[in-house]
Amino acid sequence: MTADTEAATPELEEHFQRTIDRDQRIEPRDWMPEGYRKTLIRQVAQHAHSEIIGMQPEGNWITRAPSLRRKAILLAKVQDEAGHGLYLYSAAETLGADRADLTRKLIEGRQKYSSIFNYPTLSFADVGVIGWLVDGAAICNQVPLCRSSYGPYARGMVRICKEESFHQRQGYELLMTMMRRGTEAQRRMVQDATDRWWWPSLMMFGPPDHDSPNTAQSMAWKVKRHTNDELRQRFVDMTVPQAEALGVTLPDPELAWNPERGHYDFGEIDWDEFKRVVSGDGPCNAQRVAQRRRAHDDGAWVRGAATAYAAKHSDTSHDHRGSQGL
Ligand code: FAQ
Repeated sequence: MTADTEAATPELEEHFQRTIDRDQRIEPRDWMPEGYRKTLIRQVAQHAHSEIIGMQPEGNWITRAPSLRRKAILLAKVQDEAGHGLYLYSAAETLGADRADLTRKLIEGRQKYSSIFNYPTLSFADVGVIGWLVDGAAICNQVPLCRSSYGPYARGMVRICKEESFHQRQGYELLMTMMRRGTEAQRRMVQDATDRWWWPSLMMFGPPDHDSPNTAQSMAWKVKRHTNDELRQRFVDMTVPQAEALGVTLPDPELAWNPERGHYDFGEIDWDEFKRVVSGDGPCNAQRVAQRRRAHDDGAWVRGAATAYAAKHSDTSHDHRGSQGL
Protein backbone atom coordinates (compact mmCIF):
# COMPACT_ATOMS: atom_id res chain seq x y z
CA MET A 1 0.00 0.00 0.00
CA THR A 2 1.54 3.36 -0.99
CA ALA A 3 1.38 6.50 1.13
CA ASP A 4 -1.39 7.93 -1.06
CA THR A 5 -3.76 5.00 -0.61
CA GLU A 6 -2.95 4.33 3.04
CA ALA A 7 -6.09 4.14 5.19
CA ALA A 8 -6.67 7.03 7.58
CA THR A 9 -5.50 6.56 11.16
CA PRO A 10 -5.75 9.14 13.96
CA GLU A 11 -1.94 9.56 13.79
CA LEU A 12 -1.92 10.24 10.05
CA GLU A 13 -4.84 12.66 10.33
CA GLU A 14 -3.14 14.47 13.17
CA HIS A 15 0.13 14.71 11.25
CA PHE A 16 -1.70 16.13 8.21
CA GLN A 17 -3.55 18.69 10.34
CA ARG A 18 -0.36 19.69 12.17
CA THR A 19 1.40 20.27 8.85
CA ILE A 20 -1.47 22.53 7.70
CA ASP A 21 -1.62 24.37 11.05
CA ARG A 22 2.12 25.09 10.93
CA ASP A 23 1.86 26.45 7.38
CA GLN A 24 4.11 23.71 6.11
CA ARG A 25 3.62 21.99 2.76
CA ILE A 26 1.87 18.74 2.01
CA GLU A 27 4.01 16.78 -0.47
CA PRO A 28 3.01 13.93 -2.83
CA ARG A 29 4.54 11.27 -0.55
CA ASP A 30 2.48 12.44 2.46
CA TRP A 31 -0.78 10.94 3.57
CA MET A 32 -3.70 13.26 2.81
CA PRO A 33 -7.48 12.99 3.25
CA GLU A 34 -9.28 11.80 0.14
CA GLY A 35 -11.32 15.04 0.04
CA TYR A 36 -8.12 17.12 0.00
CA ARG A 37 -6.76 15.10 -2.92
CA LYS A 38 -10.07 15.35 -4.78
CA THR A 39 -10.50 19.08 -4.39
CA LEU A 40 -6.91 19.70 -5.47
CA ILE A 41 -7.28 17.52 -8.57
CA ARG A 42 -10.52 19.38 -9.34
CA GLN A 43 -8.99 22.84 -8.95
CA VAL A 44 -5.61 22.09 -10.54
CA ALA A 45 -7.21 20.27 -13.51
CA GLN A 46 -9.65 23.15 -14.06
CA HIS A 47 -6.74 25.54 -13.87
CA ALA A 48 -4.65 23.49 -16.35
CA HIS A 49 -7.58 23.24 -18.78
CA SER A 50 -8.06 27.02 -18.52
CA GLU A 51 -4.48 27.69 -19.52
CA ILE A 52 -4.76 25.39 -22.54
CA ILE A 53 -8.21 26.57 -23.69
CA GLY A 54 -7.02 30.12 -22.88
CA MET A 55 -4.58 29.88 -25.80
CA GLN A 56 -7.47 30.00 -28.28
CA PRO A 57 -8.97 33.51 -27.90
CA GLU A 58 -5.64 35.27 -28.37
CA GLY A 59 -4.29 32.62 -30.76
CA ASN A 60 -7.04 33.87 -33.06
CA TRP A 61 -4.95 37.04 -33.64
CA ILE A 62 -1.48 35.57 -34.26
CA THR A 63 -1.92 35.53 -38.04
CA ARG A 64 -3.40 39.02 -38.05
CA ALA A 65 -1.12 40.87 -35.61
CA PRO A 66 -0.44 44.38 -36.95
CA SER A 67 3.38 44.13 -36.92
CA LEU A 68 6.16 41.56 -36.67
CA ARG A 69 6.96 42.79 -33.15
CA ARG A 70 3.38 42.38 -31.93
CA LYS A 71 3.20 38.96 -33.59
CA ALA A 72 6.40 37.76 -31.84
CA ILE A 73 5.11 39.03 -28.48
CA LEU A 74 1.75 37.33 -28.94
CA LEU A 75 3.32 34.04 -30.07
CA ALA A 76 5.54 34.01 -26.98
CA LYS A 77 2.61 34.77 -24.69
CA VAL A 78 0.42 32.02 -26.10
CA GLN A 79 3.35 29.59 -25.80
CA ASP A 80 3.76 30.58 -22.16
CA GLU A 81 0.13 29.60 -21.53
CA ALA A 82 0.85 26.14 -22.99
CA GLY A 83 3.77 25.83 -20.57
CA HIS A 84 1.51 26.78 -17.63
CA GLY A 85 -0.93 24.07 -18.65
CA LEU A 86 1.89 21.52 -18.69
CA TYR A 87 3.20 22.46 -15.21
CA LEU A 88 -0.32 22.18 -13.87
CA TYR A 89 -1.07 18.81 -15.48
CA SER A 90 2.21 17.60 -13.94
CA ALA A 91 1.09 18.88 -10.53
CA ALA A 92 -2.22 17.01 -10.96
CA GLU A 93 -0.27 13.85 -11.82
CA THR A 94 1.56 14.02 -8.48
CA LEU A 95 -1.90 13.59 -6.90
CA GLY A 96 -2.50 10.38 -8.85
CA ALA A 97 -4.50 11.90 -11.73
CA ASP A 98 -3.87 10.67 -15.25
CA ARG A 99 -3.29 13.41 -17.79
CA ALA A 100 -4.93 11.56 -20.70
CA ASP A 101 -7.98 11.01 -18.50
CA LEU A 102 -8.12 14.73 -17.58
CA THR A 103 -7.94 15.71 -21.25
CA ARG A 104 -10.71 13.23 -22.07
CA LYS A 105 -12.88 14.73 -19.33
CA LEU A 106 -12.28 18.22 -20.72
CA ILE A 107 -13.20 17.37 -24.30
CA GLU A 108 -16.22 15.40 -23.15
CA GLY A 109 -17.41 18.42 -21.15
CA ARG A 110 -17.08 16.59 -17.83
CA GLN A 111 -14.53 19.01 -16.35
CA LYS A 112 -14.66 22.77 -16.27
CA TYR A 113 -12.34 25.51 -17.46
CA SER A 114 -12.57 29.22 -16.76
CA SER A 115 -15.72 30.96 -17.97
CA ILE A 116 -13.63 33.85 -19.34
CA PHE A 117 -12.38 31.92 -22.35
CA ASN A 118 -15.88 31.48 -23.75
CA TYR A 119 -16.03 35.06 -25.01
CA PRO A 120 -14.94 36.07 -28.54
CA THR A 121 -11.93 38.26 -29.41
CA LEU A 122 -13.33 40.73 -31.92
CA SER A 123 -10.42 43.13 -32.47
CA PHE A 124 -6.69 43.41 -31.78
CA ALA A 125 -7.53 45.63 -28.79
CA ASP A 126 -8.90 42.45 -27.19
CA VAL A 127 -5.32 41.13 -27.04
CA GLY A 128 -4.35 44.15 -24.93
CA VAL A 129 -7.46 43.98 -22.77
CA ILE A 130 -6.99 40.25 -22.12
CA GLY A 131 -3.45 41.00 -20.94
CA TRP A 132 -4.59 43.88 -18.77
CA LEU A 133 -7.82 42.51 -17.29
CA VAL A 134 -7.73 38.73 -17.70
CA ASP A 135 -4.08 38.28 -16.78
CA GLY A 136 -4.56 40.99 -14.13
CA ALA A 137 -7.42 39.00 -12.56
CA ALA A 138 -5.44 35.77 -12.93
CA ILE A 139 -2.50 37.31 -11.01
CA CYS A 140 -4.77 38.60 -8.23
CA ASN A 141 -6.22 35.11 -7.85
CA GLN A 142 -2.97 33.21 -8.30
CA VAL A 143 -0.35 35.10 -6.27
CA PRO A 144 -1.93 33.83 -3.01
CA LEU A 145 -1.87 30.30 -4.51
CA CYS A 146 1.95 30.45 -4.33
CA ARG A 147 1.27 29.86 -0.59
CA SER A 148 -1.18 27.05 -1.22
CA SER A 149 -0.66 24.12 1.15
CA TYR A 150 0.07 21.58 -1.61
CA GLY A 151 3.78 21.81 -2.49
CA PRO A 152 3.83 21.01 -6.23
CA TYR A 153 0.90 23.38 -6.93
CA ALA A 154 2.37 26.22 -4.87
CA ARG A 155 5.81 25.90 -6.49
CA GLY A 156 4.31 25.75 -9.99
CA MET A 157 2.39 28.93 -9.25
CA VAL A 158 5.56 30.91 -8.48
CA ARG A 159 6.82 30.60 -12.03
CA ILE A 160 3.37 30.98 -13.55
CA CYS A 161 2.78 34.23 -11.67
CA LYS A 162 6.08 35.70 -12.85
CA GLU A 163 5.07 35.05 -16.44
CA GLU A 164 1.49 36.24 -15.91
CA SER A 165 2.70 39.55 -14.55
CA PHE A 166 4.83 40.00 -17.65
CA HIS A 167 1.72 39.24 -19.73
CA GLN A 168 -0.27 41.81 -17.82
CA ARG A 169 2.33 44.48 -18.50
CA GLN A 170 2.51 43.66 -22.22
CA GLY A 171 -1.28 44.03 -22.43
CA TYR A 172 -1.22 47.37 -20.63
CA GLU A 173 1.66 48.61 -22.78
CA LEU A 174 -0.25 47.69 -25.95
CA LEU A 175 -3.32 49.57 -24.72
CA MET A 176 -1.24 52.61 -23.68
CA THR A 177 0.24 52.69 -27.18
CA MET A 178 -3.21 52.54 -28.76
CA MET A 179 -4.62 55.20 -26.41
CA ARG A 180 -1.68 57.65 -26.51
CA ARG A 181 -0.34 57.22 -30.02
CA GLY A 182 -3.28 55.63 -31.81
CA THR A 183 -6.09 57.04 -33.93
CA GLU A 184 -9.56 57.89 -32.69
CA ALA A 185 -10.78 54.57 -34.15
CA GLN A 186 -8.10 52.69 -32.16
CA ARG A 187 -9.13 54.44 -28.94
CA ARG A 188 -12.72 53.40 -29.62
CA MET A 189 -11.54 49.80 -30.11
CA VAL A 190 -9.88 49.85 -26.67
CA GLN A 191 -13.01 51.22 -25.03
CA ASP A 192 -15.20 48.66 -26.80
CA ALA A 193 -12.93 45.79 -25.71
CA THR A 194 -12.92 47.10 -22.13
CA ASP A 195 -16.74 47.25 -22.16
CA ARG A 196 -16.96 43.63 -23.30
CA TRP A 197 -14.29 42.11 -20.99
CA TRP A 198 -14.90 43.96 -17.71
CA TRP A 199 -17.82 41.96 -16.34
CA PRO A 200 -16.56 38.55 -17.51
CA SER A 201 -13.22 39.37 -15.79
CA LEU A 202 -15.04 39.92 -12.49
CA MET A 203 -16.75 36.55 -12.96
CA MET A 204 -13.37 34.80 -13.18
CA PHE A 205 -13.12 34.94 -9.38
CA GLY A 206 -16.02 32.52 -9.09
CA PRO A 207 -19.45 32.76 -7.47
CA PRO A 208 -20.07 35.09 -4.51
CA ASP A 209 -18.91 33.69 -1.16
CA HIS A 210 -22.44 32.85 0.01
CA ASP A 211 -22.87 30.71 -3.11
CA SER A 212 -19.40 29.12 -3.26
CA PRO A 213 -19.67 25.50 -2.08
CA ASN A 214 -15.92 24.81 -2.04
CA THR A 215 -14.47 27.92 -0.39
CA ALA A 216 -14.88 27.11 3.31
CA GLN A 217 -13.19 23.71 3.11
CA SER A 218 -10.50 24.91 0.70
CA MET A 219 -9.69 27.81 3.05
CA ALA A 220 -9.55 25.45 6.05
CA TRP A 221 -7.08 23.26 4.15
CA LYS A 222 -5.20 26.40 2.99
CA VAL A 223 -5.59 25.35 -0.62
CA LYS A 224 -7.20 28.77 -1.12
CA ARG A 225 -5.92 31.69 0.98
CA HIS A 226 -8.71 34.21 0.29
CA THR A 227 -12.36 33.99 -0.62
CA ASN A 228 -13.68 34.72 -4.11
CA ASP A 229 -15.21 38.05 -3.04
CA GLU A 230 -12.06 39.22 -1.26
CA LEU A 231 -9.98 38.68 -4.39
CA ARG A 232 -12.61 40.21 -6.66
CA GLN A 233 -12.58 43.37 -4.49
CA ARG A 234 -8.78 43.48 -4.55
CA PHE A 235 -8.89 43.30 -8.36
CA VAL A 236 -11.44 46.12 -8.65
CA ASP A 237 -9.41 48.34 -6.29
CA MET A 238 -6.26 47.68 -8.29
CA THR A 239 -7.83 48.19 -11.71
CA VAL A 240 -9.82 51.43 -11.31
CA PRO A 241 -6.71 53.67 -11.13
CA GLN A 242 -5.20 51.79 -14.08
CA ALA A 243 -8.33 52.51 -16.15
CA GLU A 244 -8.05 56.19 -15.21
CA ALA A 245 -4.39 56.31 -16.27
CA LEU A 246 -5.30 54.63 -19.53
CA GLY A 247 -8.21 56.99 -20.20
CA VAL A 248 -10.94 54.37 -20.52
CA THR A 249 -14.25 54.14 -18.68
CA LEU A 250 -15.16 50.94 -16.84
CA PRO A 251 -18.74 50.03 -17.84
CA ASP A 252 -20.30 50.25 -14.38
CA PRO A 253 -22.21 53.39 -13.33
CA GLU A 254 -22.20 52.17 -9.71
CA LEU A 255 -18.43 52.07 -9.49
CA ALA A 256 -17.50 54.59 -6.77
CA TRP A 257 -14.92 54.98 -4.01
CA ASN A 258 -16.40 54.19 -0.61
CA PRO A 259 -14.31 56.00 2.03
CA GLU A 260 -15.95 54.10 4.90
CA ARG A 261 -15.04 50.71 3.49
CA GLY A 262 -11.77 51.93 2.00
CA HIS A 263 -12.70 50.10 -1.21
CA TYR A 264 -14.52 50.73 -4.48
CA ASP A 265 -18.19 49.77 -4.53
CA PHE A 266 -19.31 48.13 -7.74
CA GLY A 267 -22.55 47.01 -9.38
CA GLU A 268 -24.24 43.61 -9.29
CA ILE A 269 -22.67 40.91 -11.45
CA ASP A 270 -25.02 39.04 -13.79
CA TRP A 271 -24.77 35.64 -12.09
CA ASP A 272 -27.32 34.15 -14.49
CA GLU A 273 -24.92 34.85 -17.34
CA PHE A 274 -22.08 33.28 -15.31
CA LYS A 275 -24.11 30.12 -14.71
CA ARG A 276 -25.07 29.90 -18.37
CA VAL A 277 -21.45 30.21 -19.51
CA VAL A 278 -20.15 27.71 -16.93
CA SER A 279 -22.81 25.20 -17.87
CA GLY A 280 -21.74 25.28 -21.53
CA ASP A 281 -24.04 27.90 -23.03
CA GLY A 282 -21.67 30.87 -23.47
CA PRO A 283 -20.92 32.58 -26.80
CA CYS A 284 -17.94 30.33 -27.68
CA ASN A 285 -18.17 27.18 -25.50
CA ALA A 286 -18.96 24.80 -28.38
CA GLN A 287 -16.26 26.29 -30.59
CA ARG A 288 -13.57 26.15 -27.86
CA VAL A 289 -14.21 22.53 -26.95
CA ALA A 290 -14.51 21.47 -30.63
CA GLN A 291 -11.17 23.14 -31.37
CA ARG A 292 -9.52 21.41 -28.40
CA ARG A 293 -10.96 18.06 -29.52
CA ARG A 294 -9.69 18.64 -33.08
CA ALA A 295 -6.19 19.50 -31.82
CA HIS A 296 -6.21 16.37 -29.66
CA ASP A 297 -7.27 14.16 -32.59
CA ASP A 298 -4.76 15.79 -34.93
CA GLY A 299 -2.01 15.14 -32.37
CA ALA A 300 -2.78 11.40 -32.06
CA TRP A 301 0.04 10.43 -34.46
CA VAL A 302 2.57 12.47 -32.44
CA ARG A 303 1.56 10.72 -29.21
CA GLY A 304 1.63 7.36 -31.01
CA ALA A 305 5.09 8.04 -32.45
CA ALA A 306 6.46 9.22 -29.09
CA THR A 307 5.10 6.12 -27.34
CA ALA A 308 6.54 3.81 -30.02
CA TYR A 309 9.90 5.59 -29.84
CA ALA A 310 9.99 5.33 -26.04
CA ALA A 311 9.16 1.60 -26.20
CA LYS A 312 11.83 0.98 -28.85
CA HIS A 313 14.38 3.05 -26.96
CA SER A 314 13.79 1.20 -23.69
CA ASP A 315 14.11 -2.19 -25.49
CA THR A 316 17.36 -1.30 -27.22
CA SER A 317 18.97 1.12 -24.77
CA HIS A 318 21.13 -1.67 -23.41
CA ASP A 319 22.39 -2.54 -26.90
CA HIS A 320 23.10 1.14 -27.64
CA ARG A 321 25.18 1.48 -24.53
CA GLY A 322 26.97 -1.73 -25.46
CA SER A 323 27.68 -0.64 -29.02
CA GLN A 324 29.07 2.68 -27.80
CA GLY A 325 31.29 0.94 -25.31
CA LEU A 326 29.61 2.70 -22.36
N1 FAQ B 1 -15.30 29.55 -14.55
O1 FAQ B 1 -17.02 26.79 -4.90
P1 FAQ B 1 -16.36 27.61 -5.95
C1 FAQ B 1 -5.83 32.28 -16.61
C2 FAQ B 1 -16.75 26.63 -10.62
S1 FAQ B 1 -6.18 30.88 -15.73
C3 FAQ B 1 -15.71 28.27 -14.56
O2 FAQ B 1 -16.09 29.03 -5.65
P2 FAQ B 1 -13.52 27.04 -6.02
C4 FAQ B 1 -4.49 32.39 -17.28
C5 FAQ B 1 -15.86 25.89 -9.63
O3 FAQ B 1 -14.86 25.14 -10.28
C6 FAQ B 1 -7.85 31.11 -15.16
N2 FAQ B 1 -16.05 27.61 -13.42
O4 FAQ B 1 -15.03 26.85 -6.46
C7 FAQ B 1 -4.64 32.94 -18.64
C8 FAQ B 1 -16.87 25.03 -8.92
O5 FAQ B 1 -17.21 23.93 -9.76
P3 FAQ B 1 -17.17 22.39 -9.28
C9 FAQ B 1 -8.25 30.00 -14.30
C10 FAQ B 1 -15.93 28.28 -12.27
O6 FAQ B 1 -12.74 26.03 -6.76
C11 FAQ B 1 -4.79 34.29 -18.85
C12 FAQ B 1 -18.10 25.91 -8.88
O7 FAQ B 1 -17.95 26.86 -9.91
N3 FAQ B 1 -7.71 30.17 -12.99
O8 FAQ B 1 -6.66 33.08 -16.65
C13 FAQ B 1 -15.49 29.60 -12.18
O9 FAQ B 1 -13.39 27.08 -4.54
C14 FAQ B 1 -4.92 34.79 -20.15
C15 FAQ B 1 -18.28 26.58 -7.55
O10 FAQ B 1 -17.23 27.56 -7.30
C16 FAQ B 1 -7.80 29.21 -12.05
O11 FAQ B 1 -8.31 28.14 -12.29
C17 FAQ B 1 -15.17 30.25 -13.41
N4 FAQ B 1 -14.74 31.53 -13.46
O12 FAQ B 1 -13.14 28.51 -6.54
C18 FAQ B 1 -4.59 32.08 -19.73
C19 FAQ B 1 -7.18 29.55 -10.71
N5 FAQ B 1 -15.47 30.00 -10.89
O13 FAQ B 1 -15.77 21.94 -9.54
C20 FAQ B 1 -4.71 32.58 -21.04
C21 FAQ B 1 -7.30 28.45 -9.71
C22 FAQ B 1 -15.92 28.94 -10.18
O14 FAQ B 1 -17.52 22.37 -7.82
C23 FAQ B 1 -4.88 33.96 -21.23
N6 FAQ B 1 -8.64 28.22 -9.28
N7 FAQ B 1 -16.19 27.92 -11.00
O15 FAQ B 1 -18.14 21.70 -10.16
C24 FAQ B 1 -9.25 28.87 -8.26
O16 FAQ B 1 -8.69 29.76 -7.65
C25 FAQ B 1 -10.63 28.43 -7.87
O17 FAQ B 1 -10.86 27.15 -8.42
C26 FAQ B 1 -11.77 29.42 -8.32
C27 FAQ B 1 -13.11 28.80 -7.93
C28 FAQ B 1 -11.61 30.75 -7.62
C29 FAQ B 1 -11.73 29.62 -9.84
